[in-house]
Amino acid sequence: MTSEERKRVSKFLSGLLRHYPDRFGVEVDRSGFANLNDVLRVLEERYGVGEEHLRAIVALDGKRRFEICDGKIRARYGHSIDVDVRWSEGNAPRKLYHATAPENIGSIMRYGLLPMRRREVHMTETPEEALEVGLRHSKTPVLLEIDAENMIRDGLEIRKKGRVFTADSVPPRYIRVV
Ligand code: HQG
Repeated sequence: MTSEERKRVSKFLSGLLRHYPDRFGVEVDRSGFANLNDVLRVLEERYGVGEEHLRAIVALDGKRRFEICDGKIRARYGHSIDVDVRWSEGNAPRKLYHATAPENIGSIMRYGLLPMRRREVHMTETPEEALEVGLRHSKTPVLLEIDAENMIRDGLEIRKKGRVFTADSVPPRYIRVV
């Protein structure tokens, strides 16, 4: 399997587990987990991808998007469907980053970072990773530095999911344009 093919399947899998499991008759539980066999049935049919390939896709994913556990699989982050996102794999560093399109800045500095169509706001540990995400929204993304240290001190929760950090929202006072 080439890296291009892996990427195609990974994108589909993200959509399936984050946004439209119903469309493919896949059931997702409260924690976001689906039966591995249900997902394999869909992947076999669409892409001829079997369990070994799926495990390779999950293992080689640089952002650690998926988690396989006890015959089940879930997306770690990015959901729009109603799952319980309140779990974490570790602590946040003092600063986090997010990048967005210039036209969003006014609204973000007024209302804060909001999850918009997803369950959570997504942030990264490095400016570089954030800018890569920002490039999906604009050719000239604006980098925001998030004061994670003070968010946590003030009782706001930040969760670690793979290489991504998430929050319910980020009020403007913790956001700085850099
Ligand atoms: C913006 C990818 C106006 C926000 C990435 C962003 C990430 C506001 C957009 C993950 C706003 C939402 C998520 C406000 C937020 N006013 N605009 N108040 N608050 N926004 O795609 O973080 O590759 O839902 O800045 O790497 O870009 O798929 O969020 O531009 O980790 O695994 O609203 O998806 O991961 O866009 O991306 P998104 P995101 P994968």
